[in-house]
Amino acid sequence: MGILNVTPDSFSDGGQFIDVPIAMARAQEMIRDGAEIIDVGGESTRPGAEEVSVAEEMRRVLPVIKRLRAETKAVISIDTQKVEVAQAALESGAQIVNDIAANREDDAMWQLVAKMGAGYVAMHMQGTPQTMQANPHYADVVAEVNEFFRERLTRMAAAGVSPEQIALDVGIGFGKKLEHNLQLLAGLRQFTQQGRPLLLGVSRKSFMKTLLGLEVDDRLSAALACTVDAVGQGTNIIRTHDVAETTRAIRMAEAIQQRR
Ligand code: YH5
Repeated sequence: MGILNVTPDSFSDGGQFIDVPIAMARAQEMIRDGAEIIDVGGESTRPGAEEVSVAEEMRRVLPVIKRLRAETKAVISIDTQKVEVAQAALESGAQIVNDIAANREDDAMWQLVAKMGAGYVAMHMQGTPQTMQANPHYADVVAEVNEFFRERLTRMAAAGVSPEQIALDVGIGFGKKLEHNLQLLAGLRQFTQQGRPLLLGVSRKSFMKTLLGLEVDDRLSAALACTVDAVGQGTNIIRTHDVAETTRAIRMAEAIQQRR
């Protein structure tokens, strides 16, 4: 899964211009490099990031989704927390909702996923993007995230979403300290017990700075180490900014794995 952030180009007039051709070129490059899914996001989910309106998020992502649908064979996922944006994206050609707010209380997003027959990534997060890193706490992070997955699969089934539509994601960095991230990475195999595909996002994340002192541009090798280990534990989808390198790492790890 290649990450396609669609946010205004700060070098153009007033910082409001969405450069669709540049986004398309980036997507095409990731597809050439081996991406099978393009994850289109118009909202920053980093801790403390400012909120984006429904209209603004749609203005950013919909033109790109429509062109991706028309011009490529890639599966398109929409990275959004907003039901209205997810609906418009699915109607414009996206097939998967990547929902970092799968810890939501209301079931409107799942009703939509059920109605549209879409895929859905259920990501674990403790708290909200604004508050999640204040003081994350778990007695047993692996057990608690696994319980969250069980509970969400049940609640989503009640909303009409079949398990076959759902992939699970432990949500590295979302309400987790370094130790929690490492325990989740060490315990990935346990989440495969749910019988659903596992997705992992470690690309460029700051736990690699906490552990190894790496600045954002120097984190690729550490992310690839996580990727190879995660694939060895049965992880199915890797969300990454660095598709070429990640594809090679996965293909090599799989070639070895197949001979065990
Ligand atoms: C994820 O894990 N993550 S957005 C801070 C960084 C670097 C990267 C420089 N959306 C996930 O990628 N969706 C995001 O520091 C996601 N799983 C799923 N399913 C955060 C991100 C990032 C944040």
